[in-house]
Amino acid sequence: MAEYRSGFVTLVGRPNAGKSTLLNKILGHKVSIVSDKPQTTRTQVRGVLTPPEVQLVFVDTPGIHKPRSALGTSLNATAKRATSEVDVVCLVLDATAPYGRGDAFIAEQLPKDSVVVVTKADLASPEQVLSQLAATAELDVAAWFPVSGITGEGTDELVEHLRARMPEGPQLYPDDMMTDVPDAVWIAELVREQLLAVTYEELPHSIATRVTEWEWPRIRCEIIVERDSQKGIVIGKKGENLKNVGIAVREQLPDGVFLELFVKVEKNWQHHADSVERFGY
Ligand SMILES: Nc1nc2c(ncn2[C@@H]2O[C@H](COP(=O)(O)OP(=O)(O)O)[C@@H](O)[C@H]2O)c(=O)[nH]1
Ligand SMILES: [Mg+2]
Repeated sequence: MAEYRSGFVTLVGRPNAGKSTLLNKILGHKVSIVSDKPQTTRTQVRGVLTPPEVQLVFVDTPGIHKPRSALGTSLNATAKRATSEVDVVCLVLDATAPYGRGDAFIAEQLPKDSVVVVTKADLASPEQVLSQLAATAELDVAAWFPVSGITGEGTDELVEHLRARMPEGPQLYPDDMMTDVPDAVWIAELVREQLLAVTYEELPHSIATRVTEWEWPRIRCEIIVERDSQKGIVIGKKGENLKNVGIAVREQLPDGVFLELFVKVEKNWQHHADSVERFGY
């Protein structure tokens, strides 16, 4: 009988490249929140794929970028930590955004035998995909894959390659476990995802969410913003925004969950390392 194999695959890339979308598609299950705002993913999210005889543990990271706050510095550290001691690193590139200095900065730090994944192939022209492949042709990597995290094209080939590269090792998570994100953190993330969808400009970075009470099926989630004016925006006219956020989150939870949302101001929290740590980022 073949030996069981297992290992870690880390997804790195610029913010907004499509890492979380790709991970959700590969798993066939949403484990990481997605938005069109950069720096949505704040913690390391592990997603587990367990086909027969092998287990792949994917690590989704915050995008690597130039930090402007304590929050930014912490996100970079999280992303960099995730590339050490893994079996394969995937550099995720957005096919619709030209290869730039941000990508080169990350590419320089890639371990040997990494994989280049050019995503959003469904949006891009073949020329755009080719130009990303050409831009990375000089890198000392093992393979290149054009994929889409929306349609799933190319993802089977990618997963097949990653499977084959997993070393012998034990099963690390139970068969039915798809993520290591605790339920309370996941609900806070779903709330933050909905808020990101309805807020603009500087507000996305100013929002933190955390579950403060859990008495199933009653859950209380706090939304922390940095200024009084932001509190008003989050709540919306006659509480409209907050109500819609609650509805959209409850749709993704089991029936009967009672979700209470509260908004609180903590001045400039993203610039204070202790608050960033307290919120778990
Ligand atoms: N059309 C298309 N959009 C994508 C694809 N992957 C990601 N996106 C969009 O790009 C944005 C950023 O995606 P996200 O996964 O959050 O990027 P991350 O910051 O790298 O995790 C979101 O609006 C996604 O819906 C893709 O393959 N095709
Ligand atoms: Mg992400």
